Amino acid sequence: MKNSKSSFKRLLIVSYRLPFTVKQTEQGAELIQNSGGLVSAVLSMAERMGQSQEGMASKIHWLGHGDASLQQIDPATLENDTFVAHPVFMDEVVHKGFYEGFSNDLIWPLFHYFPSYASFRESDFDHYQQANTRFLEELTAFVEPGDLVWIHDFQLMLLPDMLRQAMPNITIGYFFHIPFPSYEIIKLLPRTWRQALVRGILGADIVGFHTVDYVQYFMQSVSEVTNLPIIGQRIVLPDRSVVVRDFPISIDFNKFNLTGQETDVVETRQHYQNLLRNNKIIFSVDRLDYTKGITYRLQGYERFLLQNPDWHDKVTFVITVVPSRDKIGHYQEIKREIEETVGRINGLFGTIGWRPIVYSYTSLTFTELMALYTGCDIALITPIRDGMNLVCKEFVASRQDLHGVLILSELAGAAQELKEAVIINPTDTQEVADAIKQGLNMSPQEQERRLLSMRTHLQNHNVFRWSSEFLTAFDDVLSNQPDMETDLPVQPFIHAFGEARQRLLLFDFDGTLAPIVNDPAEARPSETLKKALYQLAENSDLVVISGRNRSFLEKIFDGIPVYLVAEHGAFLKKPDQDWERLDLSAGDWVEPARSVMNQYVERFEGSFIEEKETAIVWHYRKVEADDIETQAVELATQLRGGAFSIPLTVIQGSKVIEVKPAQHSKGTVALNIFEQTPYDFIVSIGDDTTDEDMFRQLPNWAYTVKVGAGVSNARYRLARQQDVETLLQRMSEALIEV
Ligand code: GDG
Repeated sequence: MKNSKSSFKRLLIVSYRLPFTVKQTEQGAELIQNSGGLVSAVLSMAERMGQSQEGMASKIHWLGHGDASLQQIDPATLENDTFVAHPVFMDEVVHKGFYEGFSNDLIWPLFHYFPSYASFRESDFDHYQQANTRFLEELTAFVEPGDLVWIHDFQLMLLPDMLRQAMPNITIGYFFHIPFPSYEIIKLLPRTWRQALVRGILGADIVGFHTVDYVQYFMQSVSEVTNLPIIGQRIVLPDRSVVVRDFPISIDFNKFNLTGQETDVVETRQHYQNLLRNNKIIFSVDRLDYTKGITYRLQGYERFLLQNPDWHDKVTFVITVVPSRDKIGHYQEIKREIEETVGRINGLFGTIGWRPIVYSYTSLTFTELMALYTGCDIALITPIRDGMNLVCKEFVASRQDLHGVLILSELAGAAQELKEAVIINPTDTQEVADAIKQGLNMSPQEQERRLLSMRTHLQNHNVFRWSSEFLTAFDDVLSNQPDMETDLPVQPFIHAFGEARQRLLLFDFDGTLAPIVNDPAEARPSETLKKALYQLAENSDLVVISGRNRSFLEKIFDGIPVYLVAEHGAFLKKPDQDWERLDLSAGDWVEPARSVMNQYVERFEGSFIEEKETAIVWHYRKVEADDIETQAVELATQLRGGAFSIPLTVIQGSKVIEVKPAQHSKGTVALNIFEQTPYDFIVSIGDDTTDEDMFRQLPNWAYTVKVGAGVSNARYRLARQQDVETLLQRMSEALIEV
């Protein structure tokens, strides 16, 4: 992990909820920040950015929805030494459609795999757009270049792109706190909505999810919805890329580790244990929600009691349900279901002296919560779906005594980290019953072993590491930026071009004259660019030098008097002449290379071989295997190490592995052309590794220009493919002026 301070000016957080309460004092309103995990994470992040907490030169700004009570308060008082709160007010009808409608009645159930609970209402989507726009208006009022804007969660999926459109150079992070589901679920959304949501998120520079599964599902949606190329963790847009990674959120380990020893917690714990006559305690706490699996959990406990009468009277299940949205139909239903199930189980097994379940529908104070975390014997955390679930992590961190058992649903994000928990499927009530029995009978040594391992993990992966890793990912984006900046001296360049008598222009095709697209057959230069190319070709030797085959290039540049070089220098076509074959190497390498590739075609459905005239290519863009990139590297290694009749070059491109004879390259052909004429102006522009051969072969006075990021032999750089278009346009205008 890097320790360097990040160079952002200010930190701006945007989330649906503001993590503050406003206390009215005689002096006026006082802003009090709550002590949640996100606030601690943000504070530590600000510290790393060089913003000290006390007397900060620049405070942390936090935007969130402001309810009516905040409207009465003087905005100037909505700040303390550390934070400035920016309430976002909106029309009540818009808020209802945005929050209760689109966010909670559609995205929440859908993304937690409860599609039958989801309501698809057009008006809700309109309100969602309007609400995101309200956030944008508030944000753009004070965002400045150099700020880092970190947007949170599913209520604000459109905001990253809205902000990107409004302020293209701002640095934006986005973190998704709930599961991102498989494309089968996303597909249920109307086409325009899913398009807007995925595109919306892609406005960020870094997108974070809790687990690698959610990352993969998101990538799957991106590729289905947008056709954008994906290379490893990056989604490549025309002018920038988006890094998508897992950043599992965590907790303030020390806080939970230490609070268990505080007097009020110790006293409350003892009080509870006495009340429950020192029975074994099973504990759970969740917000009222259908995703939490509360009824199944109760049924699992019922089954345990049924099958283990010897445990009657010796165990109590303390189940706390925190009130939430109980005015809404589905929530009222599950509340009724939970309460009926509790009543039934207590009626069935309870005695005058023993209540098997102590149920409360309330929220606990932090002391009560800590007393139960540290006083229970089993924490029974069984959501049917949960983005991460912090309760289980808090329980583990609070058990300094190394006593207690965590039973955890495999469908919580946390299960991917807390492998020493007793992992269950929450709908399998027999498995839950067995796990309870296993937990109650678990030896102290075994409890200790499991807790130690999980605690070590959480100690190392706490919430500060989470925010720090997120910030470090931005550092990487930033530190790549100098690499990305255009440094071609445009004025002198245009001047030299205009003055020259014999001009040679060598342009790569994909990523240079045409943007990179998912379906290679669809790559095209724009009409404006074609006009400019025509103008340039009339007045210079213009060579399009590409890895593409002959017929493709001929079709695209039909009617423009350009030189075409196909298949990385194997063929050359001068204007109005036939193709010449520059590469004369024997073809007996093809069959053995094809048979190596064929093994991969057979193994990976969706992959195929393209046969060019002087090269063969394995395409694997449509392959879904998780480890496909590793497999591709293996194929490339195998081909490089193979014994073929002539030396071969193996090129690893975007979702392709290409093999061709080593004798020809873009470099050899560039050299060949420029040696035939006494040019006094040469420019060569390209974006990928094969263009490096060309940059190397040209004389050092030539303008060699790399497009995009990455190490290069070129003298200059253009940041984006569109910059090529602008440059060529200016060159063609210069010709007219001359
Ligand atoms: C989203 C995702 C993801 C709960 N009851 C009481 C109480 N709590 C505190 C816990 C814990 C937090 O609330 C609940 O944790 P979650 O993980 O469920 O967080 P949410 O913000 O609700 O949910 C979730 C999370 O975001 C973080 O990314 O893990 O999957 O749905 O901190 O301690 N605190 C007190 N009394 C209670 O009764 N004092």
